[in-house]
Amino acid sequence: MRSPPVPADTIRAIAHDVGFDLVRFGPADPGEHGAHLMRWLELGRHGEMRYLEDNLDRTLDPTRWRPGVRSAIALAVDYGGPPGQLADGARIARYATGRDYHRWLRERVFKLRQRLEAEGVPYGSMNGGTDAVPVLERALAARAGIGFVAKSAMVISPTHGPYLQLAELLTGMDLPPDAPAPGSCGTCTACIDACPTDAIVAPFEVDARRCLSYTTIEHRGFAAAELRDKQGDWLFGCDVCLEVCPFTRHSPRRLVEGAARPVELQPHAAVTSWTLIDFLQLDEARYTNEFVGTAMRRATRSGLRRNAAIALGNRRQESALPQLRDALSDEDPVVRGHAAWAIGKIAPGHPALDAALRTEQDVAVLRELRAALDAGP
Ligand code: B12
Ligand code: SF4
Ligand code: SF4
Repeated sequence: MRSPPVPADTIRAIAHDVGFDLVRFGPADPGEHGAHLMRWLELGRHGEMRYLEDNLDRTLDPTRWRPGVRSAIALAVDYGGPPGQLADGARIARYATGRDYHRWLRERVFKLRQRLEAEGVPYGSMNGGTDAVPVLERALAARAGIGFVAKSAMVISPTHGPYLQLAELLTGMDLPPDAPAPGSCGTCTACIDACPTDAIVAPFEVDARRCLSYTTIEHRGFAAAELRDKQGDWLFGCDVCLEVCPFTRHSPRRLVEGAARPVELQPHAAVTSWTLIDFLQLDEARYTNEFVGTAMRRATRSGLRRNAAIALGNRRQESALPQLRDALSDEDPVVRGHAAWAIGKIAPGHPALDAALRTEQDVAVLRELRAALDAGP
C-alpha cells in the first residue's frame, strides 16, 4: 500500500525540527552493499556478533521487515566533539561519552514517525530506528546521499565529517531520491596506516575481530593476547580512524564543549570523574545504578573491568599495583587473569603473582599468571 504523499520539504523540515542534522531520501534496500555484507559474514569477520546473521532476510529485503516500504528517510546527527577522556586521561570513544544514543535517537525517529502520521501518513506504513535494527545503515545513508563510504568503512559527510550517528525511517511513500554525496578518500590512507590493530584489512573492509570497538565492547571473556598491547589506554571503543581523518575538521559540533553541547552529547559523570582504577574496581551496585542510560553498559561489568586492567598495564601505572593485586583474588576469572597480565607489564615477576599461583584453580587464569611470571623480572 502506498502512503498519501507529503511534500518532501515538509518531511525534511519536520526531521530537522525533531533534531536531525542531515536528512536525505533514498532506496529502502541496501542494493549492492548486500553482497558486501554477505561476503563479510562468510569470511567470519563479525566474530561472535551472531545477531548480524539473524534477520538477514530483513536486512537484505526491508519489505520483509515492513511490507510495502519503498523509500528510506536517512537521518544523521553530528556528534563531533572533544575526545572522550576519563579523569586520568584514559580514552573512551566519543559516541559513548554522553547519553546512550540508542535511546534518544530512537525517540527522535518515533517523533518523526508520529509527526508524519499527523500529516496523514499511515503509522503502520513506516518503520525505523537506529543501530539495533535489521538495516544496513551505512548502505542506506550512502545511497541516500548522507555521505560517501570511506576506506575506514565510515560513512563520511562532506559537510559534517565522519562523526555521524545514523538512523532511518523506512516508509511506503515514493520519495524523490537525493543525489549521491560528493567527495571521496582519494589517495589518502591515513586511517589504514593509523589503525592500532590493522583492523582495516583493505580499503572499505574492517575485520571486526581485530577492531578495538569489537574487542573492548562486543567480545566477552579473555582478550586475545596479541591485541592487548595495541589497545593502549582505550577503555571503551576506539576513535583513531576518525581522529586521523582529514574530513573530521568539517564537523560543525567539533569545537562545541561543555554546557554548550546538546544535553544528550554532554559527557556522563562516569566519564569526567572516574579513573581506570575506578573502572577496575567497578562493583555491581555502581554498575547498575550509575551507568543507567549510558552506552557503556554494552561492554558488561566484567568487560569494563578487563579493559581497565589492560589499559593500566599498557600505561605501566605503578600506582594501580595495590588494586591490581586485590583483583588477583576477585571472583571473576576474567578480572583475575587480566590483573595478572597487567602486573606482569608493570612489575614483572611481582611476588603477588607467585602467591596467586599457589591458590588459583582456573586454568585460563593459571596460564596468565605463569606468562606474567615468565615475563620477568
Ligand atoms: C556491527 C557493527 C560494528 C562492528 C563492525 C564494524 C564494521 N565496519 O563492519 C564493530 C563493533 C567493529 C563496530 C565498530 C564501530 N562502529 Co559500528 N556498527 C555495527 C552495525 C551494528 C552493523 C554494521 C555492519 O553490518 N557491518 C558489516 C559491514 C559489511 O558493513 P558496513 O561496515 O556497514 O560496511 C559497508 C561499507 O564498508 C561497504 N563495503 C563493505 N565492504 C566493501 C568492499 C568494497 C570494495 C566496497 C566498495 C564497499 C564495501 O558496504 C557495507 C554496507 O554499506 C552498525 C549499525 C547498523 N545496523 O548498520 C553500526 C555502525 C556502522 N557503527 C557505527 C560506529 C559509529 C562505529 C564506531 C565508530 C564506534 C567506535 N568509535 O568505537 C566503530 C568504527 C569502526 C569502523 N571503522 O568501522 C555507526 C557508523 C556511522 C558512520 N558514520 O558510518 C553505525 C551505523 C551505528 C549508528 N547507528 O550510528 N561497529
Ligand atoms: S575503531 Fe580503532 S581499531 Fe577499529 S578500525 Fe578504527 S582505528 Fe582500527
Ligand atoms: S582517513 Fe583518509 S582514507 Fe581514511 S576515511 Fe578519512 S579520507 Fe578516507
